[in-house]
Amino acid sequence: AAVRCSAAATNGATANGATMNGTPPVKFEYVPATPEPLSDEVKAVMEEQGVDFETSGLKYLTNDARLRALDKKASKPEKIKNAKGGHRMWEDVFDLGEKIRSGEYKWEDLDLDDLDVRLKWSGLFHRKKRAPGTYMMRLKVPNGELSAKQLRWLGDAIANLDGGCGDITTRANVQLRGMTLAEADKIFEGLQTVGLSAVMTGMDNVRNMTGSPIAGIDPHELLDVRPLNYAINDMITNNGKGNPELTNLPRKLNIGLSPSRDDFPHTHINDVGLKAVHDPETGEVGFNVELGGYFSVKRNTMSIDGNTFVPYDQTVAYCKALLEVFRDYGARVDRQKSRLMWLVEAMGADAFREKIGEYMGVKLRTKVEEKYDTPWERRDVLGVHPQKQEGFSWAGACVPAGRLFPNDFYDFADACEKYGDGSVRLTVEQDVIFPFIPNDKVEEMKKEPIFQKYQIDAGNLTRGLVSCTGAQFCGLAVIETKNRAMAMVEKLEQQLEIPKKVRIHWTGCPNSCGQVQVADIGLMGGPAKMNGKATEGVRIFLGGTIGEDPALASEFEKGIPAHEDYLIPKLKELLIERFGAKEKEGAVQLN
Ligand code: SRM
Ligand code: SF4
Repeated sequence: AAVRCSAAATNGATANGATMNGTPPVKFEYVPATPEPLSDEVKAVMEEQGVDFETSGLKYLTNDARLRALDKKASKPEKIKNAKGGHRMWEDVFDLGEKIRSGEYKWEDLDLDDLDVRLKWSGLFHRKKRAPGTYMMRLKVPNGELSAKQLRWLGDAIANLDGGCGDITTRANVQLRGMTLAEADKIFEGLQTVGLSAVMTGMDNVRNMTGSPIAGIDPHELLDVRPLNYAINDMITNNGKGNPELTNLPRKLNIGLSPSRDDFPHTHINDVGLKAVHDPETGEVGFNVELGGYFSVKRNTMSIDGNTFVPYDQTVAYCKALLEVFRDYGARVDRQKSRLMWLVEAMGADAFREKIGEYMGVKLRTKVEEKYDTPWERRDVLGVHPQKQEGFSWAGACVPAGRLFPNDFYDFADACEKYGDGSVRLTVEQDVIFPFIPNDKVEEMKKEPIFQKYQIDAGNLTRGLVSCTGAQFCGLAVIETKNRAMAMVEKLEQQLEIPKKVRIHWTGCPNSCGQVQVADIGLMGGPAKMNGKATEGVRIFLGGTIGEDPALASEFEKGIPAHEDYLIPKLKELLIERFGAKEKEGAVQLN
């Protein structure tokens, strides 16, 4: 196996040595902040509302932010956080587990806000509508990197659960399914033993740090973003133990670091996008900042120019200060107007930069102009590609729609140990990259049974398939997505010759976790009629582009029944007319 001199694939344990391309390791030490003393005004409001400061989520907010959180018009989640901070569940999850195991309580008897909302601070999402009493656990896997040991541990964690499975998410992360509260605290605790964690993964917390699935092995990257992704994750979560200071943001927040022109993490749809740049004048390497990109039911927007340059060694401090500014100044009344974009728009990008600089105690520079002579097309990381380390390749295997079962975790672990360096990287397209495969082992590796299931040379639709969770587990879903998506892609590939990769994204509702707006063809759950009766349908989006100069897709048609008798012919038509597909000769026309 290859010598691996890059950041350890352990969450919480920041980069442990020099990286292949010399990116310095980054260390973050958590120094607890002193909360702002309570003002008389806040005290009076708290007394009036019966809020206990110590157990509430208000402690680390400024007095102004506390007043916004206590505003009578503040959103329901703010009220839930005031009554008891979500961070309390890092301890209480054990108590709940104990009570249920001992038979003292049934889950239905417990506090509903704890069960349905606050447990999300421990990564536990109640699947109340689809499977009452069971939970999905969302982890943090910075930069999508996992070791064989971690993969095996994850397989074990779900192996004995009823219907246990896992998903690779659109943030190159893992979600585990099928646990009840009788098992959840054990899994929550056990994650730490393999350097993983589930803290601060839902509600008003920062989501999984995304970067490049080929960081450290990519001949075209400006720097290896893994040490930073680990350090930022450590800063946010206090090394996976939970950080009460950053756990009462006004809303969720996404951060992505892009080290190459491919923009693998789609910085334009992250609240904070950091794009690596080299300043030709000073020789310095750092990041230009994009701000505010997000999707929601009410608004979908690409980020705007943050007009900021962040030097490499100030990146963790910058992210910390940005989160503090968002926490202290963000809106807390209307949840639909609480994402970072609203604050940046209200302040203006330049004032926002200056405010962050003030929190950091430095003057932040404006952006570095990027100049490239030639265009750049985002690379497909699936398939086999030469690494920057001579003699080695990475192999990208396609996991259609991201669904994994216990044996898949074990087989991936075995494969990356047998052929690679004992690690894998997940992608935001829900696929798996195996780094450091000696070139003369590639063909042998491809013959392994696991790669017949998750192919390294997958077809042009399969390799572009992304899907959110959908109605099988998600209570917000309007339609079933993953199983339907896989079945349709298979049928379309049987019937069509498709000359190049086409990225079809499915998302079960307008929250767009499956990011239809970045897709070539996006399918979003929506209402439709079939034979005069209401049925599961889709809205079709077209024209999303990714990489350099991205554009969001826009709605093309709506009200198409999601049933394959209607949708397959519609997709065939689009693939033939717009993506150069041709009917295969002699193919059985199923639809
Ligand atoms: Fe998401 C809520 C799943 C990526 C926008 N998302 C949910 C919930 C938690 C709703 C719920 O409680 O059931 C879904 C859990 C379903 C389940 O059982 O898995 C859910 N979101 C997902 C995942 C698993 C989709 C997937 O199959 O990969 C992704 C997990 C990422 C992760 O590892 O953390 C996921 N969600 C996204 C993305 C894509 C991204 O980050 O690039 C978006 C759009 C980008 C964004 O956030 O701006 C996204 N999810 C939402 C929203 C709308 C946010 C808003 O501002 O309104 C919600 C609803 C909410 O937060 O109120 C939501
Ligand atoms: Fe659930 Fe909707 Fe997100 Fe799909 S897009 S996972 S259906 S919230």
